[in-house]
Amino acid sequence: MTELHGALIGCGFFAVNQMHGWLDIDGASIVAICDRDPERLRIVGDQFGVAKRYSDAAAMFANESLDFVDIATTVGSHRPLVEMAAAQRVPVICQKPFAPTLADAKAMVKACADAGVPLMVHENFRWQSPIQAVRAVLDRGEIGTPFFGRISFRSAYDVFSGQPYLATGKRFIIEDLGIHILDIARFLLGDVSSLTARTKRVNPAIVGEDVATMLMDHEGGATSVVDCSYATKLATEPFPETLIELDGSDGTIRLAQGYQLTVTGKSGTAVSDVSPPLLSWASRPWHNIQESVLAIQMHWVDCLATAKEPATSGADNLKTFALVEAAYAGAASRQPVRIDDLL
Ligand code: NAD
Ligand code: 89Y
Repeated sequence: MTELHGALIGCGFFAVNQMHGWLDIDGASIVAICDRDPERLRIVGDQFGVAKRYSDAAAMFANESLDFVDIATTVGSHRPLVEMAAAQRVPVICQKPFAPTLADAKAMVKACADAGVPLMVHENFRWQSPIQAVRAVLDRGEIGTPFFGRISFRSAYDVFSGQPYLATGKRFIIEDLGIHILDIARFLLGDVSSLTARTKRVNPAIVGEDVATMLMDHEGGATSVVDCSYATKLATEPFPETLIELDGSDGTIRLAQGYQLTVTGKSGTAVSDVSPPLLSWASRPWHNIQESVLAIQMHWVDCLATAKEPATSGADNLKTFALVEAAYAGAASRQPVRIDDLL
């Protein structure tokens, strides 16, 4: 396979995982990096041996011939950078949250579609191997038709030390973390027709909400609860595990803390350990997320090679992003929100 030449924009906290992921993938490499912060540019450039370094994305697009660009900046810069990539006809990956608002997200999807440019949102949680293991059980038909789901992420892990900006935004847990858990709900139970939400801020030191509970009707008939908290102190800290309960017409699936999967279905009960592998560059407890970074980037390379639409394409991600918007609107109004009205 011809090697794809990519560039990374944004060399911050999370981008280091993406750079490790690219090193592990045959068929793609990062040939240039960009960051406004010279210190971050130096650290990541030196760590990963990338000589071509830019402080300005426009200059990088002008000077480099790129097969794709990987945007790992925070949300405020996503729209201009995605639109710049579209204008340059460069296929683009963009970190979550894709955009500040659904209107911005729609404009970004349109810009790429109009330019004929592939676009994938780096929505990686569904690529975690424990989540893929749950999806595989559903696909085998072991529990029949699911009618109920609870997808839960409750923790008191200090995410603010690595990502200080999370403490200062008006929106916090739904936009930052809930977006992943809502996407997992869609991945397992299908698209959503309506959502009801309640939020709270428990930690007085932050601006946004750190607790959110959402009740959803799925188009296929299932009901789910997605609950997220960064204010939940537990005996054993589960970060960053997503716990799952699914009830179906023929059985149940439970993904419990410690990556223990219990399936009761047509063939009886089976308990298995679905712990993610610890990649050579990964560290606990982040290894679950780090492994999914490699998986989604491999998927991107495969999609570019075979002209396939990525699972979390921009168009797909609008349906997850609409759930985020619905959750904030529904928490404010205390009314259910119809998702079709937003899309
Ligand atoms: P960060 O602030 O540590 O890094 C962002 C970097 O982008 C900074 O170095 C900044 O200087 C640079 N930057 C910003 N605007 C730029 C521009 N226009 N041109 C060039 N450089 C620019 O942020 P982070 O914690 O690494 O988060 C980055 C993104 O990754 C966020 O959207 C966050 O939500 C996401 N994230 C995703 C996951 C996941 O599992 N998918 C996990 C953590 C963070
Ligand atoms: O930014 C968040 C994400 O995407 O995964 C976990 C996180 O780093 C903190 O909530």
